[in-house]
This record gives sequence, structure tokens and C-alpha cells, in this order.
Amino acid sequence: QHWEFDPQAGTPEQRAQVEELRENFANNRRAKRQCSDELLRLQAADRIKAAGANVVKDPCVVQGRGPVAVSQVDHQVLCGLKYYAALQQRDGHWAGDYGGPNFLMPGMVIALYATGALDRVFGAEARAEILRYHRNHQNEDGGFGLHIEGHSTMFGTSMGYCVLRIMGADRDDEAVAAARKWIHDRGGAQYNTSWAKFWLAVLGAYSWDGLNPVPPEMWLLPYSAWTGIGLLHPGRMWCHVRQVMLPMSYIYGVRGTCKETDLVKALREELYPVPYDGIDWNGARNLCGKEDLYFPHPFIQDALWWFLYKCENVLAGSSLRKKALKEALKLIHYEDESTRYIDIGGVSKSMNLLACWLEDPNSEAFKKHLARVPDYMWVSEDGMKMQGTNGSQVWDTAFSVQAMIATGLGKEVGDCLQLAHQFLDKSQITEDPMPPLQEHYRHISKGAWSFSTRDHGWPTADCSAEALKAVLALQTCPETFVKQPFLDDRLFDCVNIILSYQSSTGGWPTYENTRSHSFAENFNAAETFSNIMIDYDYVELSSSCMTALCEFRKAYPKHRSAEIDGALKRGKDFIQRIQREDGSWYGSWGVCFTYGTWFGCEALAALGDSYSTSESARTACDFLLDKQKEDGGWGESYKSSQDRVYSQLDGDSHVVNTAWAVMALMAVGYHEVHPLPLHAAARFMMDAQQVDGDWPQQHISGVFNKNCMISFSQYRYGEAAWRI
Ligand code: LAN
Repeated sequence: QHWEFDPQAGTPEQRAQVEELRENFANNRRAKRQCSDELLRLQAADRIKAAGANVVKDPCVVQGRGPVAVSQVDHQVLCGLKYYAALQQRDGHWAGDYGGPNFLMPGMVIALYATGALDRVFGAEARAEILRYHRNHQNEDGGFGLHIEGHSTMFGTSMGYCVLRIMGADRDDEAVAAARKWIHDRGGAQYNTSWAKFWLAVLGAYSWDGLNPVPPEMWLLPYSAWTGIGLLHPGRMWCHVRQVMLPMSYIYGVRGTCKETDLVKALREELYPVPYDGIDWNGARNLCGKEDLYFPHPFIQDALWWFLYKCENVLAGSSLRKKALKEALKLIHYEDESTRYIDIGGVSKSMNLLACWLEDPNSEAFKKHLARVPDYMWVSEDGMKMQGTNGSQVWDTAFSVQAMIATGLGKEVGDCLQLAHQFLDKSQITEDPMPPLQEHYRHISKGAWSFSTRDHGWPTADCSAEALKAVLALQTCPETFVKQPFLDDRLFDCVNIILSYQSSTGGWPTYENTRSHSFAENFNAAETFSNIMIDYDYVELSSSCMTALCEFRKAYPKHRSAEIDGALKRGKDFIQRIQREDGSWYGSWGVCFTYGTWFGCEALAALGDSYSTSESARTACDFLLDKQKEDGGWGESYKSSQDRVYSQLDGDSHVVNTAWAVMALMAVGYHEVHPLPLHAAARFMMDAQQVDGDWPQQHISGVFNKNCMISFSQYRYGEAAWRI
């Protein structure tokens, strides 16, 4: 419904409100980059009003320094609960803005432009919203960041530039001119990351000769680890990277390029301060702007590219290439079919769509792809963006349910929880992808949940675990009478997949078992991301899986009990082994040490450790206490994720970091020994709650691959406030 957002819909007052919101966002955009999805709230305005969620704060509680009054906490929690319940969607999930990265929409726009299908997918309103987004997120220096809060980069700016131009902004438009200046001041768009070079080559505004090779022959390498080279087989790489390399290698192999339109010719001239025809493309292969360079290529990688570049003349047009392209297409179609043309993520979606068109512009596959572009789109007050995935439906619903039940006020929102249960029921993946799995490098899926929807269908360890916890909580909570509980077998299937994911280290990875060695990271060609080549074990994933297994064991003490006990023991060893000396854990998917430490503490607590009994728990608490800010809350900057050192946020604390820190401390019982720091934190969160029951949207909270931030707009609903 957000995709179809119609500016003419609603009453005149609502339309005026929309205009005001958008104006406010544009005016404040430098202070607050992540939008708070006001449009979503406006849509739910009637439901929110009916829920009667107004927060009236007791001034004594808010200003006083002593313990917070329980009655006031109850009141504010209830307001938050009613407010949040009113935001639930009709099918039972919670929807939220899952934007943030700035490099996703450009890929889609370029792919659609190249196929000539742009107008079929994006009508005039959508184009206006895409433009609005890009104008809103342009930095003051004229450039665009890798993500909405980041400093300007060549990747963001050159891609943003193409979108502005394709969407109809002309050469002299103020935003266009400022972006062009940013690019020219840094030597031109050839100082770019490999992914940007790829998209520019597709557009015809960069030469394929200026790209390090992405030979499709990689799919024909031997897979066996014994061969040595097999450890670099793409089938062993992290699924996200694999699914990007796949269509990229096909498009590279056929040199899939947009036809030479006037706009393409203009871009060749506009993106470079030097004549396009005079550019030394071979020399440009390894150029990358300093603003973009997060992971410089190791020497061994450049040596490989040099060798493959030499081979390319022989490979292009050979029968081996034909065979490799056929293999790549087979895998592309498999991914499309098994995800109902959604694909695993926003980068590969655009590339697979283009690959299908290149194979046959009239194909069914291409039409099916077009039909599922809207799944990735999201309209908010800052405009229309493309999300990292087709949403975060299961993930957000699983946490929302757990938070609501943790308040002890579940009966106040009984219908809402019932509906959420139905959503989780419908979204569990009940079968594996088409066989043979191994030939397509897929893990089992039966019993799992994906991060977004069942159609998407890629199983994730922690999404399965958190959804399992939510289902168990709903089915065992005395206040929520679930009408149709899951059959035991479905829960057993979920446990089966959780167990199947555990690594020999004792930890849990994201989507698949780790299949290669971190040595493969030497061949990470994406200069902006780190730790992308293989699936690693993470504290967050391990903790989610361990806490889920603990909950499951309580409900079904006899099912695979020895295996579960063993898995938990190995899991605990892993968690303790990766705890840092200062007591913290580095969080890879949220910002950052507060996020990781929350998961670390939850895992310890589930296995019986507490502040008073365990050294690990004690050092973790000491770490967190050391970071508590004067206002009682916690606030961590995304710089922590990039630099891997704790970095305080300037100014006020952040409600999301505060929630994580409070949950971590309470999980291990810190409050039973020292309650006052938690009262101060509670006061901060209560004070931050808005009159309608919501919490403010502050800085961006999610991250991937160390360097790119992503919005998790639902995190702000203050789970900790409810739990307190
Ligand atoms: C996500 C989003 C959710 C996230 C959690 C469930 C929070 C995490 O615990 C496990 C990993 C996972 C599923 C995850 C993996 C990487 C994703 C899919 C993303 C961060 C969303 C976008 C990102 C994807 C890789 C973006 C495209 C960029 C590439 C480098 C291919």
C-alpha cells in the first residue's frame, strides 16, 4: 500500500498534513536523516485515535532523581502498547521503513532503463517520489553517501547522479550540478568501486574494459575442497555475495549494455572531467576514491585480476564461455523460481531482472520480475526508496510479539497477538527449495522462517529462532488464547534447522553453514564492504538460536534433548570465547557493541549465568555501565561498527541503544544488585516517549558488512520500556 501511495487520497486535512510532513523532513534533513515513517502513522491515524494511547507524564517521575513510580511505568507501557498495536497491518505483521543504503535504487533504475521497462514500472508519481528521495538525501557538499547518514562517496554520488538524470532532472538542475562538481573535484567517476563501475558499464557510461573481470567460468570450477581452488568456488561463498556474483558474471560475460541513447551520451560527458574517449580503461580498473575505500584489495587479488584480464581475450566468445553462461543462467532461473522472483536481496534482484531480459526480452521470466519490483519499494515522507530486502516482516513481528508479551499486559492486545500468530503461521517455510539442493548450493529450508516473507523463502538461523520464540511465547502465555496452535512437527522442523546450522566452532552463521575459509576474504572485490566472502558465526545469531533452544526445551523437554544440551554447551563456549577483553561483544547487524552485548548477555542468562555468579556477565555489565551517559541512556555512533571501537554518539542518548543496554543488564540480573542505573535509564526512555505513545526516530540502527548502515525503524518502539 505504500508503493501505491496516492497523494490525492485522504481528506484535504490529511493531504495538508502530508505536505507539511514532507516539508518538515526536507527542512530538517540535515539534522535527522532517517525518516520516522510518518506516512505509515498517518494511515493508521484513526486506529491510533481509537486505541486512545495518549501519554500523560507525571512531572515528578520525569524530573525526580529517585526510583520511577511503578504506576507511571504501567501507564506509559500501556500507551505504547496500544499505539503499537494500532500500527499492525491487516495480515498481522508490522511494516516499517527498511531503507538506508543509497546504492540499491540506482541499480534498479539503471536495469529498468536498460531494458526499456522503466515507465512500465514507475509511473509519474513514483518517479517524483524517487526524485524527492534523492534530493532529500543529498549531502551538503553535493555528494551522496553509501547510506543516508554517511559521508559522500563516489559510489553514492555517481549512482545518485544517474538516478537524478534518468528520472528527468536536467544537466543544470541545482542538485545535479552540485553532484557533478563533487565528482569532478575528485577526478571523475572512474575513481569508483567495482559495483558502481559495473552499473555504469551496463548503462554504457563506462567501458567494460575498465572492470576487473567477473568471469562466469567461476561456476565451472571444481567444488571439492581437496582441489584447493574449490575453496574459492562461488558456491562456498556467503549467499548474498554468491547471488550478486551470479548475475554479475552473466551480464559481464555477455557485456549486457544499454542502447546508446542521448542521455547515455550526455552521461559519458558529464561524469568525467576528461574526454571519455581518452580514458585509460585498463588503468581505471583499480582506481577507487579515498572516500569509498574501506577494504583495499590485497596484492594477491590484484594479481589475480591482472591474470584474468589477460585471459579475457581468449575466454570471451569461446565455447567454455558459452557453457559457463548456460550454467549461470540455470542458477539464475533457479533463484528466481525459488523466491517467486523476489530474489535474496536488492542488489541481485535488479541484476537477475536484467539477466532475464538479456536472455530474452519477451520472456515470462522478465515479466514475472517486473511484477515483483514493487515488493522492494517503500514510500515515506522522504520519498520512495528501495529496501535492502522485500521488507523485514517476520523479524519485526517476532520481536514485537515477544515485547508485547513481556509487558505482562498481553490481554490488552489479545486480538492483535492472535493476528500476529496467524501471520507467523502463514510465513513459516514448510518445504525445501526444489531438489537437488546441493547442485544449487542451497541449505535445507523446511521449518525455517525468512527475514521477510514466505515467498522470499531464504531461511535464516536467527529469524527462525526469534519466530520460534514468538510462537512458543504466544502458545504458552496464559493471557493469549491462541486459537490454532502449531502442530508439534512444525516446531520440531524449526528446531531441526536451527541445530543444522551450528558450526564446529559452536557458533551460528546467518543463512548457511560456513563452507570455506576466511582466506577467501582476500578476494573480496567490493571495496566498500568487509567480511562478505563467507558466512561467519556471529554472537547475535548464536544467542538467538541458543535462547530459542532453551525456550523450546522448556516446552518439549524430551525432544532431541541430548543434542540440544550439547549444542547449548558448545554455544556457550563459543559466546564466551568471542567476548572481548573489555566485556563487550561486537555486534555485526546492529549498532554495535550495545547490540552485540545485549545478545551476549541474553545467551549467558538463558544458560543460568548472572551478574552475581559469572565473571563473563559481570565484565559485560561493567562495560555497559561504563558507557551510560549523563541523561541515563546509552547512545552509540555507527562509527563503532566501522572502526570496531566503541564510539559515543554526540548529544542525547538513543532510545534503541538504551533499550538494548537495559535488556542486557536486566537479563543477567544486574538490577537486582544495583537498581539505580536502570531507573535512570527508564526515566530517560519514559521521558523520550511522545504524547501519542511512539518513540522518536533517531539515528540509523542497523548495519551490514561493517560499513553500510540500514534502517530498522521498528526498533525504536522501546521494548525495554515495556519490559521494565
Ligand atoms: C540483513 C537484514 C537482516 C539481518 C539479520 C536477521 C538482522 C541478521 O541477524 C542476520 C543477517 C540479516 C538477514 C541480513 C543480511 C544482509 C542483508 C540481507 C541485510 C543487512 C539486509 C540487506 C543486506 C544485503 C546483503 C544488502 C545487499 C548488499 C550486499 C553486500 C549484497
